[in-house]
Amino acid sequence: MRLKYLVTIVAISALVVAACSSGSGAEPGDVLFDVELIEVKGATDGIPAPDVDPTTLSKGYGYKAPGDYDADNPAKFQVATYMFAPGAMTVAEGDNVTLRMFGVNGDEHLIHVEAPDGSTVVDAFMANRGREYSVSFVADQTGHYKLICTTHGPTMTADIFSTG
Ligand SMILES: [Cu+2]
Repeated sequence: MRLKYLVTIVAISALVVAACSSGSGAEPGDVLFDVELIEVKGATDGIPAPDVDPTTLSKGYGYKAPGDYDADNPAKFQVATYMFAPGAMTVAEGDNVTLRMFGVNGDEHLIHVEAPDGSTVVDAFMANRGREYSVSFVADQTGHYKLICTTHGPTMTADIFSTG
């Protein structure tokens, strides 16, 4: 079937719920984001396999080489990557930020949140497939917070921009 040869997106879902408005000048408040832990896969026999095994380039990449992926089609290979969805969020300085995460793909993700100054605002915890996790922190700095999965970094990182 032709569809077998097209890139397959296994799971992309992003639902962002903001419990109150964010942005420059807004009063600090409670902000809730739903963040999914997902893996995106693509397989093809329409082009030659890559010269370099993608898993040597990043822990966030997956690869099943020709012959390993489909015994009936020795030219077909599959690549994959892990990510958070959404990958970018915006909050206002002072917001009480809650990230409600759901493990869709990947059995284990070791996750933490870093503040713009590099300090840890959410300690590392293990997130497993099929479970929901809620973590909260106060965005008391402006700048770039990072939601990081060290299991699948650097691709599985989400950016949380805190504006003054
Ligand atoms: Cu991960």
